[in-house]
Amino acid sequence: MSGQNCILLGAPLDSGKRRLGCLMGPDAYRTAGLAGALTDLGHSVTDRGNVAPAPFTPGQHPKLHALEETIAWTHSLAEATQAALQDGTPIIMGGDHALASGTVLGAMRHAQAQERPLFVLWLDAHSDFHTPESTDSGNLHGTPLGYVTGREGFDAFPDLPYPLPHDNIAIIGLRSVDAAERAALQETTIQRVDMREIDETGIATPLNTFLEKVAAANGMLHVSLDVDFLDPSVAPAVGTTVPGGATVREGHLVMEMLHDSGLMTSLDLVELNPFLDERGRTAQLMVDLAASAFGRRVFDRPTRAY
Ligand code: HAR
Ligand code: MN
Ligand code: MN
Ligand code: MN
Repeated sequence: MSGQNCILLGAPLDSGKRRLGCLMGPDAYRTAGLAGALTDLGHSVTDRGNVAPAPFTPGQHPKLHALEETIAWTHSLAEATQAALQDGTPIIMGGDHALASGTVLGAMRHAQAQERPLFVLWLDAHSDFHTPESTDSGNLHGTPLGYVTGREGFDAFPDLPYPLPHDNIAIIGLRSVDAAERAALQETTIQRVDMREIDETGIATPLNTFLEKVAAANGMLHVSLDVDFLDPSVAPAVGTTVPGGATVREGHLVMEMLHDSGLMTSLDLVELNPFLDERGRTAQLMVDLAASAFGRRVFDRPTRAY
């Protein structure tokens, strides 16, 4: 595949939960050399700098944390993502996972204008399928998949052009799902891949199932990579660590398969909290994973020569 137009968008959104630090994410990715890694792979790279939230007035809510700020980010990130999709492949440098309400909305609008279906691959320990009513924590980073699929309770958020069909979503890496999310998810056809399934079949099998569906539909594919998809022993810089996560190689294999598929049209890198990192190792791993998704490999396949 020839070089792509990679468009870096900084999204220093830190409003999706109470523990601060994700606002430093975009600069950690810059420091870890994301642009250079992509340039080395033959892509052209433009860093459009950081997006800012639309103007907002903070309010008080008994349960939800920073609702108005998160909605303001949803507006601005949807516009920035849609605009970037017109020019190339956006890579959104988060920021916590609440940013995906905006980036997926922007991708939905773009796909609709292209008359193509949008698919979403969610790589995460968590399902992020809460509604503002069902969340116990009040943290809106646990709600973006609830929002984009058109669940109830998101009236103050931007209107969706259409609810993202459950059939167009896969969540891989699951190992922390709240009871309310679990009950709601089980009513859907969202492809739910927990760590046990990965242990039993390998991560390539369920990913192939999903990618074949995307390809058959000539879909666009938004990928949302949460740091906590990975095991905390290799990716400690995240506020919501859950043991038993993906290995470094499982992460790379997903990214390598995404590159080989040629299907990925936008990518979120979310939940990196550089304040919790160890000498930048998590930021570096995320950059290396992104590089795999854009074609870094040891050898071109087929690799076997006997
Ligand atoms: N389900 C929990 C909650 O709603 C934790 C959500 C954590 N989300 C993220 N992104 N860290 O996946 O609070
Ligand atoms: Mn998440
Ligand atoms: Mn998570
Ligand atoms: Mn919860």
